[in-house]
Amino acid sequence: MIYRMKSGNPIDTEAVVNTEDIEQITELEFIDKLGSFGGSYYTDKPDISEGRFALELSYRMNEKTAFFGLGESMRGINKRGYKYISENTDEPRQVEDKYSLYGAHNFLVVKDEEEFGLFIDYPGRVEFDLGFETRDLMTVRIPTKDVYIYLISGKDLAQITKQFRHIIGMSYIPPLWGFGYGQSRFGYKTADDIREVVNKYRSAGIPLDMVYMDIDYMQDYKDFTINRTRFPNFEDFVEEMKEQGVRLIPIMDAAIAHDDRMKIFEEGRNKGYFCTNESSGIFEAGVWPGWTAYPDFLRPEVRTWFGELYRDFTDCGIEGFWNDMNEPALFYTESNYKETLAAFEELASKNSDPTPGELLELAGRINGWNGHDQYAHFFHVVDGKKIRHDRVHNLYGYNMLRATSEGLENQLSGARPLLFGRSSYIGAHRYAGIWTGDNCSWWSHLLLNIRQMPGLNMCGFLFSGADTGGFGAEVTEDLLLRWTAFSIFTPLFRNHSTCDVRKQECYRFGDIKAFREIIALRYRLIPYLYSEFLKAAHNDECYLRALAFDYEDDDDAVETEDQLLLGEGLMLAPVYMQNTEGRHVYLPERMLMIRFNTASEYETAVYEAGHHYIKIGLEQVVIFLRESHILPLASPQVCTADMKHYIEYGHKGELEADDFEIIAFPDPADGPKQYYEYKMWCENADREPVENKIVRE
Ligand code: MIG
Repeated sequence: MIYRMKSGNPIDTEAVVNTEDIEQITELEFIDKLGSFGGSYYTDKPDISEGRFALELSYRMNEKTAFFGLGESMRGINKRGYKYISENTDEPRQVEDKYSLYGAHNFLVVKDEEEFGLFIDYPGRVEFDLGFETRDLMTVRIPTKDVYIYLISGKDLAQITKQFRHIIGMSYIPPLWGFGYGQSRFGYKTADDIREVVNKYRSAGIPLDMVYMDIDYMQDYKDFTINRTRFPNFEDFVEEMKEQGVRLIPIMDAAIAHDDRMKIFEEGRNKGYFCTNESSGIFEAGVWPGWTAYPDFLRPEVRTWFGELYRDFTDCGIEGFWNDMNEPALFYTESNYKETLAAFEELASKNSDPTPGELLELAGRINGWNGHDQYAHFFHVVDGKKIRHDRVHNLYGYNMLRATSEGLENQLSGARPLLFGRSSYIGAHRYAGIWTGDNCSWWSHLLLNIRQMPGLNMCGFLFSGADTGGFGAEVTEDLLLRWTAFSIFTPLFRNHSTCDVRKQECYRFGDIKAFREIIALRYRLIPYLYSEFLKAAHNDECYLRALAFDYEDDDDAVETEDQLLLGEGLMLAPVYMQNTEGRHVYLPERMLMIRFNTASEYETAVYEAGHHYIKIGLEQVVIFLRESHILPLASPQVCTADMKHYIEYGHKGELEADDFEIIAFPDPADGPKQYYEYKMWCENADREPVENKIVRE
């Protein structure tokens, strides 16, 4: 059951789109319902104007209470024991004590004897204190009384999550080629840089489907421009790459450069499409291209306008984008730097030398430039009313993605676009995927990547993944191998790094064969992974999820923080520590271990339920297949364009067991012949799922 309580006058975020199963309840009924789960609700908190919280929701935990959800956030799969703040942030350091990342995903399930789900539909700052201030107390703090709160009851984690997923609408589905492997780098400056990447991948025989273009392709980092010196004949270049089976995926930033000679800026200004400041002038901040203005994505007409701007690129054959800087990011504003300059001048005008303390304070001012304080100085128009940004902050990236998605839908004549962004709110999952932002080449961030996937899936962001190998810091070959061996299972599979660190393309390392085989395995798995993804999207289920979802009464499974279930049949147990030859794996039930030595050579062994140590070499991929399941493997390819047979026959529902190499569980040694069937889903040209029955007798 799903209950919705409306308090005050909430903003319609459009996170929830399917309302037929929702029961509207009053505040008193809500208090009652929450109470029946053991929770309490306080409405008498002082208002935000006094810097306090207006609404509080609390829950006294039991010994085994666990929390799942909250989408993109730090720390564990079980969120118990820390504090998480929904306040979208351009966060360059994803370390353990950060409360906020780029997304605001206010859905969580309280797993206890009586389980319930909670969704706070409010686009400003929300605090989830899950045992931070008091070890066994959950407190959700909302700074306003204008909010929708959803309470979801159900029999278990999976069922509660599925109900939630239904009300927020179906997740974005990428095109099949979006499951290919992509190479990216902040720093591919010319068409030749990109040609070199493609040539080296092709000559190393490492599969590749796309190269991402970071802000380097733009003229002076301005959106919707192309540097024509470094990228002459862009249209021909796009075509040339396509002939090699590679798609180019440009980045787009949220803010538009203040350039009086540019039509886009002129148009946005004349039509009043940019966010404003206190005195109704354009709010401007310094970002990559210099002074920039922020399109007011909360307005439909601005979204239509912005979405149309992508046409220059789609006309050249571009079919995918990644949207960045849409928290929105800002480096500084006029008032930031004026205050900072004044502080410098004041100090300089003093007769005595500055003390170290004074200098430190000055340095701190500059470091603090990327601050949230500026959000109180800019404004949107929502339903004709001027509204301060901080009250709708978390909707910005969501609506940029929506603008992009709607534009691309018009421009690509029915083909699915590849699209993902950085900042998001629940609702954005219908339009695009997200990547998890600026991680580092740290082993701990490989583990973080594993742990972030279940929460993201619960909140609808099925198409997600991290920068494989890490964005900041310098990668080592073993880390990149281990990370790649995990990322072949995440829908978004991209190697990306920043400009001033060691180059990170797979072909730069010693064991090219290992990279080739691991990525080739991804391509063998694409039909299966895409099928599992389609099922998850259409059935409102999770493609990747915590063991707790399927083995709820098994304490060891619930506690497992470094293994994931994928679709109906697979369990993943990636290696995420350096200098280890394997790892401990917990099997909640008997499973078939499959150890791929290469993409085509593998060995299997049956393991009983329980704790095991499994050896996993640096060049190997180990996965586990659940009982009564089969795993169909396609023939290896170097790009999805070569998967013609699968695409053509799959669309007609004519794929058969012969088209795949099939691994079945249990082991033949286990006795009488058994019949296994896998329903492989493909998508036809009308974007409808088509089922192919793959049978193994
Ligand atoms: O201020 O476009 O997260 O992936 O390479 C940094 C440059 C801006 C942040 C993104 C990252 C991208 C980088 N961007």
